[in-house]
Amino acid sequence: MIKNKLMQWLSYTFMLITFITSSCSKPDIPQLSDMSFIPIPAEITSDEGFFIIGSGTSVLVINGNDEVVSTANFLADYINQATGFSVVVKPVDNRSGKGNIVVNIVNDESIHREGYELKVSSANITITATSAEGLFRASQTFRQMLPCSAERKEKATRFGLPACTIKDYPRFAYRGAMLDVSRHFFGVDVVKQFIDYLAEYKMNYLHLHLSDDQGWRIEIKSWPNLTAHGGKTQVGGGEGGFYTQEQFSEIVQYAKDRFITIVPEIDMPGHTNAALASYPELNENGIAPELYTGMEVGFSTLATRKEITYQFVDDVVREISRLIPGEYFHIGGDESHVTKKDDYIYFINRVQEIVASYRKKSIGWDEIATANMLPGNVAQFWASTENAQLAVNQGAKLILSPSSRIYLDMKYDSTTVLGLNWAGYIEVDKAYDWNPAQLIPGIDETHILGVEAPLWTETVETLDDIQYLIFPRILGVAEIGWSPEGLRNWETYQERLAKQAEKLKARNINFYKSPLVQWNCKE
Ligand code: IFG
Repeated sequence: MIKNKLMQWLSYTFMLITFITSSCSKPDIPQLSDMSFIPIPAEITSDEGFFIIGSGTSVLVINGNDEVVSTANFLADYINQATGFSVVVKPVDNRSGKGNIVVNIVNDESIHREGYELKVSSANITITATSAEGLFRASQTFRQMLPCSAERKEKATRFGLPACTIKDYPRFAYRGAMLDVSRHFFGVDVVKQFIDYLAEYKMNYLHLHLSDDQGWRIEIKSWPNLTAHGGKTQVGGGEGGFYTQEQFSEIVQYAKDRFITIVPEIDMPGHTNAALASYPELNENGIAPELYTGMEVGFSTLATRKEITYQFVDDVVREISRLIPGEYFHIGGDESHVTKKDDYIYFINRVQEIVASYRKKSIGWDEIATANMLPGNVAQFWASTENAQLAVNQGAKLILSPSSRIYLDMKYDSTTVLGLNWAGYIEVDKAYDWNPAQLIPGIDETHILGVEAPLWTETVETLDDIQYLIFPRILGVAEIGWSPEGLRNWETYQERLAKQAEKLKARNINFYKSPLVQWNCKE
């Protein structure tokens, strides 16, 4: 009898000790379902167990070249910011992965160049990709698994991640945003911050609108007055600004390190008052207009039949093309309301040849489809479905930037102070709830290179203004560009978006708290 009692007491005590030791040493493991992934990965499966990231965790890179090793540092940085650990990256030549994060670069045709597999098990975390780019995209998903404290850079002690397998790859090749630095100029640091925002949501193109009526924003050594005079001001008459070629190269490199390609735009033949004000010879009548600080459009044009114009374009395209590794040069082409149709077509045809001579492909706003688009050139749909059709009929691909859906300078609703409303009000659901492959009759997935959300800055002056207009709508654009259409619907998306609030708040991002989203940040 006594023996039974003793055995019962011993087994009870053992269970109690086991429970106490396991629960206090086991940090609370977040549930996969508590996490919010945007853009939503193609496949997520939950597995048994969890992995603890501790101070001894390392990021091991197998078969990685220098680019892979340096990209793996983003992963280590995200962990170190979250924990205060000093996780390091170690290139290794075997799979000694227990207790570590193992990055494996493989030569596997079945994995998309930007694709990856992220697997969390009790033994380790493995990231399998075919390139540094895939590793970088995986790192953004990993970052969204980290606790909110990570964004507040609070030093957690140790934390666990639930076991899971994520297999992921992008839907569209071109997932971009545009920042208009002409109407209001933004310095290098703001542009880098904008790049960070895009990188976090797996976007891979940043289109910089570098010239317009109100300002010329990039140094052209052979035409110095473009910035000396044409860069002097901006909408509202404030001090403008410009990037030296060295500063522009710094932006290009910063983007490249995050696998984002810069697409420079020199808008022409319209939207050229800043250039025309800088050089009388570029004007039809040889007289330079005043600098312009208003918000009208469509009143300017280069002299499309003067040879000096094409010398100008050649010099500009040559100098900028040498600064960009990307294959695209944006030639603008929009709202040339005072350029005769035949002159416009003649100009666009010649400019495409100039761009091609510097081994770049042209992107242009959809009006360029009224000219003869060179093979491989791209029309950016913003307003005219007829032009979109013209482009596709010429065999061109489209970038979709429907102004009624993802022009991020549009007000959210009639109470929004910032922004314009000519394309209508765009609440968070309207910006998200559309399918590129069904937007324009006759235009399907095969015609679409991708999507791009422009932020025009007539009314946008500060980083705070930028944040208010792009967050949260840009997360939806990122998901439209990356995730399988079949996984997308407004109801489940807004639940995931709601969970992002804590992290946006933790990063002091001034985001629009749409009444359409059940935000779950404690006010
Ligand atoms: N349309 C103009 C932009 C800008 C925009 C503001 C395009 C292609 C209106 N052109 O959009 O320069 O003024 O919403």
